[in-house]
Amino acid sequence: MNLGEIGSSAREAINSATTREALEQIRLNYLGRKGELTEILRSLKELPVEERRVLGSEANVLRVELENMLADKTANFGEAGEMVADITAPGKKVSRGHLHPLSRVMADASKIFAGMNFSVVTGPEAETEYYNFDALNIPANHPAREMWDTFWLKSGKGDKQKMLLRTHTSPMQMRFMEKSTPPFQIVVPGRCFRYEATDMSHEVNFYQLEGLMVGKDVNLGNFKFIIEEFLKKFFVGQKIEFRFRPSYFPFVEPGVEVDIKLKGKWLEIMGAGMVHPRVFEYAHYNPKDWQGFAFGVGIDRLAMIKYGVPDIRLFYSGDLRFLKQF
Ligand code: FA5
Repeated sequence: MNLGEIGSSAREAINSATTREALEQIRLNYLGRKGELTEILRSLKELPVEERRVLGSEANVLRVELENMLADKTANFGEAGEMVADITAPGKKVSRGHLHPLSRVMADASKIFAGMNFSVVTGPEAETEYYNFDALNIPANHPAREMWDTFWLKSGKGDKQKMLLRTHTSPMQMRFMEKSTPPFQIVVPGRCFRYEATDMSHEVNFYQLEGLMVGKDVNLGNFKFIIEEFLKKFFVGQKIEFRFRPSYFPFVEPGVEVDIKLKGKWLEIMGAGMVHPRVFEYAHYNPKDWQGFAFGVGIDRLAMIKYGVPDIRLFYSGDLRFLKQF
């Protein structure tokens, strides 16, 4: 056999070997004292210098290759000869990760409203005092400002106004109205910030989805219908109990809040109401011509109820043992 033939027959033998003993026999056949490759290496000294150099280096390359193949494959068998690594087994599954539960709830909620003809728009997280408060009928020094504990930002050079991290998604109501002519219906998913103590249902950083529908004769009945439809679709397959109750926000009249029962306790999920005439005036809409409802629903709270998560802070813990469950 020449070197090429020795190489291919040795490789084939190694590949088809199924026991440790068979591999040892192959090693003896090719690399042992009387092995085929050993014979060739031994006969080199009888060759002319030039041939010896070429054949010698090829033979040594093959020797190293076969030694490595044998060592690799032998490692697949334990002492007793049993297979310790099944080389025919399917590969390890690569885990691909998935969306964070809050991202998923935000996307799902937006999709449900899009299915009811709402446009999805977004706005800035760093806001002006005007859009976050004044244009929503919450003037400076008004006690209602205390409803939203605020992270104020240091004023930059070009800032004409005080800047803050938006405390709710409601500033997008005015931003959108200024640029649009009704009728329209929008939702605004986004991140909000409040300078307040955290507890099981409050975070410093959380998410809301704002809704605004303006038309000639939009009424509170329309709001109730849309929200009931949304809750039915969002909690499909889940039995949930919810209630509407009167509330107060300076930018709506009347104002309502919606609660859902979570483990026997009512959890507030949204504030809402009919857009206040003063807000329409800020937008240069005639309040005699237009009516609308607005709402702001807590994404985190929806996620807590949907997945039975008892503490909002778990969403922000970055703990993979928690996140992998979704
Ligand atoms: C508002 O933020 C109003 N902008 C809602 C609104 C919109 C009223 C349009 C009328 C018309 P409120 O502060 O209640 O309201 O917050 C609304 C929802 O956001 C709460 O029901 C809750 O689900 C969620 N939320 C508020 N603060 C936090 C917090 N710190 N952590 C988690 N979720 C919160």
